[in-house]
Amino acid sequence: MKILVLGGDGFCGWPTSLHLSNLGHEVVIVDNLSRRKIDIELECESLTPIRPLGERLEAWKEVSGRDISFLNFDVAENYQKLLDLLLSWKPDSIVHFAEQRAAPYSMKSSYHKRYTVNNNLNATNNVLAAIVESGLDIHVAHLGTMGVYGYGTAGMRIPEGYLNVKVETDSGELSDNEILYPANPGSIYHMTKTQDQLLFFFYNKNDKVRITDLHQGIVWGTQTEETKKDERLINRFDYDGDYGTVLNRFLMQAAVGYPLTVHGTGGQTRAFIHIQDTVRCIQLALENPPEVGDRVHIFNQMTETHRIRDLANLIVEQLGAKMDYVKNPRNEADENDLFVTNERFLEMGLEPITLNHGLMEEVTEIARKYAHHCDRNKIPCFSTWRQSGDLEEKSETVLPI
Ligand code: NAD
Ligand code: USQ
Repeated sequence: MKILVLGGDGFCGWPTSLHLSNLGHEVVIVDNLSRRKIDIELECESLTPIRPLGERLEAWKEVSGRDISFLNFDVAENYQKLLDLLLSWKPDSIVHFAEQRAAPYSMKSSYHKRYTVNNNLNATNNVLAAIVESGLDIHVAHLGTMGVYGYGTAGMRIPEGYLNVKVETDSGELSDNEILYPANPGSIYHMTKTQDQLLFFFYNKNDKVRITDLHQGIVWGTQTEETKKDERLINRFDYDGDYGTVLNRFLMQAAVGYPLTVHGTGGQTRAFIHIQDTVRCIQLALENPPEVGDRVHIFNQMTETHRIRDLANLIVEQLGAKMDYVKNPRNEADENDLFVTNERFLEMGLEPITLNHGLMEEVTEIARKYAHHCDRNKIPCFSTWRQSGDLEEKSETVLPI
């Protein structure tokens, strides 16, 4: 398959590009390196020493004998370059990672809100419009988020994208309908992913574009089979208060002896997936595309759920860390439950990697090895959800249905 990976220099995109290349697919990466520029803005770098993309690609060639090409442009701004690339290279599939993905970063200021909305929505719309204009039948696999559903439960498992509802007709009868699960975003970033869903719905309905939207949980871990092959291939490891995600942050905090930063009561429950399963799920999604005329395929890309304070307690027990309950910078219910269906990937053959001591130890080892790169001042989360920072009135995370 010819696969275009948009955002292929990032945390999920880099190991996915290597995994797909290793399977023998032809891979081209497009990335505007905006994530590396944001490192400069935030004055904080990946804990692991990620190499410039050119060096990464040379190392991959040396290790595997395979070529991956790279084009540096902005998918949200350079529509013509994207269209020309589709017309000249004619990919079979596009994997779309090219969005600003941190909720705290998206809430830092009006600049960050506007940047996140402009970047994410224009990138997605450009990809879809270019596919239609090219006239090519290209399958798009997009990385969405579990956060489009909100983090509550209406007493049932969250389905994979679509919800069966009964609607009372004017004559008083109940008619069965299927709708997109009601969107309930918790940040500007998550809001862009709910809007991506509507773009997919429209282009699929109007132009029959074949789309798979992967509603992914929090990715943890750092290395995959391919990135382990050479230190120059190492994946990024975000630990700072804006980009670091909770489980990797806790493991890294345990490694450097920083008390685990549990927000609020730690009663928030989230879905998780290991980075090795992320790359495997994307492979499965590309190998099982929708047929022309199918509606958007939506898969929940997660393997387990955990309450934040349970994760923290586990790390305290197993790795001997200390724990601190800090003021919650976010506007999120103190306690929530989360029950999620992930049947579709299991049916396709995913054998989930779940949280275990060995893998947690592996991440902690990496964090220990590169602990000298850690700037402890960058660990706390400074981005607050409301300008005043006063989050006494919490919004509910129960479903708006
Ligand atoms: P990342 O920031 O590490 O990678 C995104 C990459 O896209 C970066 O290399 C960046 O430079 C590039 N990019 C951004 N905007 C671009 C543009 N306009 N043009 C070209 N390149 C652009 O993020 P990630 O963690 O790899 O996440 C990838 C995708 O997966 C995101 O869409 C995110 O929403 C989704 N996702 C991530 C997680 C997670 O825990 N990391 C969980 C669920 C979903
Ligand atoms: N949290 C802590 N302590 C910390 C960091 C986070 O208690 O030090 C809490 C947060 O308050 C939140 C939860 O842990 O309640 C998760 O936070 P996170 O930063 O790990 O994850 P989130 O902001 O939800 O975003 C991440 C990715 C995003 C992806 C999303 C999937 O950055 O790209 O879409 O996970 S999901 O969470 O399922 O929506």
